[in-house]
Amino acid sequence: MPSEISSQSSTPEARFSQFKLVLLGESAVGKSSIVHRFVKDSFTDLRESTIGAAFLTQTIQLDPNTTVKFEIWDTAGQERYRSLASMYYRNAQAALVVFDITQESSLEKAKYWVKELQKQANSNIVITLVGNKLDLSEERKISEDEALAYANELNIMYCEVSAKSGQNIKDCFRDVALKLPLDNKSNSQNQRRNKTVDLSKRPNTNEQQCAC
Ligand SMILES: Nc1nc2c(ncn2[C@@H]2O[C@H](COP(=O)(O)OP(=O)(O)O)[C@@H](O)[C@H]2O)c(=O)[nH]1
Ligand SMILES: [Mg+2]
Repeated sequence: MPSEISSQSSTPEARFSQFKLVLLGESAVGKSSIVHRFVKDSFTDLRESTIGAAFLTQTIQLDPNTTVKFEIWDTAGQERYRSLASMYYRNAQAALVVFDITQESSLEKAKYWVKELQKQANSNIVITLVGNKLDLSEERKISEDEALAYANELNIMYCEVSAKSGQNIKDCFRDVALKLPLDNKSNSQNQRRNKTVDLSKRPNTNEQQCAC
């Protein structure tokens, strides 16, 4: 975005980093709703199932000199797309593994994805377990203590959010950004170079569906 570029040139110390982030988890846990809340600050009860994966971007300002752009791949949770997920997490620097705090089975599925990421993804990938639907806390089946104990055991981060109310969504992405290697100059420079290439390849929208 031009605003990012101008802020870079006007402030010599400004830092701009770009990271690929993938969302994984069982179908209907709210992956797409989390992304839409983060990117568009909106929520719908009638969200259609994701086909293959969707791509969106969002930029956050960590402080006046530090900008982080997330390139977000929102994957489909259905079994038939499971084998495609590696295409999206292979080069990701961050992953949100989402479960629904009202559905016990969804934490089991999340554990499967965490193990898969720890075996197959980049060794330095920042993994965050995300318990969604915090607005339904009266129907809660998985306690915060249980999820947190699991996350601590595997040395990954844990956030509880509600895509519906927006509670904790921005803070969760911010916590991820703070764990990423923002000081790595070569990463920032490479990402800027890549950005030129990416822009010429992608249509000029901030959302795509990909069933490939
Ligand atoms: N109550 C509540 N419902 C949610 C929340 N997030 C998603 N949903 C609903 O859960 C369903 C599945 O959401 P979706 O984002 O499509 O899940 P995905 O398959 O994981 O991408 C939809 O009906 C959403 O409206 C939330 O935070 N609270
Ligand atoms: Mg979806």
